[in-house]
Amino acid sequence: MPRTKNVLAFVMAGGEGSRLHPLTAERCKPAVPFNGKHRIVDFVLSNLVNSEIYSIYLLVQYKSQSLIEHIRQSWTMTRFIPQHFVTVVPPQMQNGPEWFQGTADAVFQNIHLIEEFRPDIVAVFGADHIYRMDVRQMLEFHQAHDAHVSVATLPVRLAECNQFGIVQTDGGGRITQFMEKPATAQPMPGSSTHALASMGNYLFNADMLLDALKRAKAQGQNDFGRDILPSMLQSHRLLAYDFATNEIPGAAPYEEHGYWRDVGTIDAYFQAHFDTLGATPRFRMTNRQWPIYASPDQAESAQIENGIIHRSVVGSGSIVDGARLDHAMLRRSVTVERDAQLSHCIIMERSRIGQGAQVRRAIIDQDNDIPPGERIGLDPATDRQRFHVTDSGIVVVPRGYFPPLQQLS
Ligand code: ADQ
Repeated sequence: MPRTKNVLAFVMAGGEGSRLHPLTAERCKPAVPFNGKHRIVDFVLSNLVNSEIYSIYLLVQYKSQSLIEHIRQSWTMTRFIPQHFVTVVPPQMQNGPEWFQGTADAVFQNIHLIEEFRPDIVAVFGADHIYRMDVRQMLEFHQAHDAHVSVATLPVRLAECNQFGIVQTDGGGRITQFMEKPATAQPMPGSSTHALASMGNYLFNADMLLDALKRAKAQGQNDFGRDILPSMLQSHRLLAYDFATNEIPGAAPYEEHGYWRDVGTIDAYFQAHFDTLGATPRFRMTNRQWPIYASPDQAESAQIENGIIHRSVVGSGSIVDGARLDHAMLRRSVTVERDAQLSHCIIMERSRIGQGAQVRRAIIDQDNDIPPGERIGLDPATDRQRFHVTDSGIVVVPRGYFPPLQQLS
């Protein structure tokens, strides 16, 4: 296995997540809740820590308060190994009165952290994806192939090329072209339907990254995908790391090999939740050999009086009494009252579903007290008047839309 002790990681957690609105109205995308007790950022942090990379700076920017709070509560590194850290770095404005201008600028503004740490390798990873990845295997690839930069890659449908950095490689896996979000792209060799995309996870030899960042800054360039990677193609060995070769310890045979989801839209975010359900899910939340860590939970156990419950998650502190749940994802301290019906929905912290209410294909954000008999997700025309509804019909009720009933009187 490669040496991981001299790897410094930057997790890019400043994304605004505008396509996840209104879930990102008050929190940044990496802080958006996922599944019963996680937040999206927990996936990349767990992957790094499980890969024995313990020195992690988390670069935040947009609406970072709940992310900072989550990191403080859940990612105190003494939980893992004493002398290491996950440290939140807010914009320092080292170079003028501006926030980070882009991903590369965010790292550039913290260049002193690299110079002080003196790592051999800097890992720059996105914070917005649901996946497991053994980063040691990518490091091994990087070192075995004398790469200067390695870019984790996987195939995406041609129609989705405009959402990704698209790479072309020569026969040996060396990247010959990198186009950030092109309108169209050539299919990858051996396929007529897919192109090779960057996952937004990079390993850089540290000295080369420092040079490239300084050069880019001098030219007013700010972004890894748009500027830094294309500018290094001629002068450096950029290799595509094939994510399909990554083997996860403890993966179940029925799980989708190479599962990775960019949960950047409400539809993708919604669907990824249901990928985790069932006896043979595409993506299993539980894997003792590769845990995805979540906040240490102080809430009481869930309590179910009775009801009909099919393929659902009931978070701690939740109470279900005589309701019908089908593909329902209840986070912490949710109350579902008698005769309520929930089908394909995500109910976030401290929300209550009143007696006889019906909720279908919907996301109910935190602190909503859905009145008795309320109907959400059953009548698209009414829903569109009140809520955000995606083209595929998923309804999102923003945080606190239905204030707690006792406050109404
Ligand atoms: P995007 O995710 O669209 O594409 P971007 O918005 O730059 O690119 O976000 C990259 C990561 O950096 C995200 O995790 C985001 O949260 C974070 N981020 C964005 N701006 C930041 C800032 N100013 N400070 C700190 N963090 C910031 C990227 C790559 C593509 C690749 C896709 C894969 O640019 O090439 O294909 O990820 O999803």
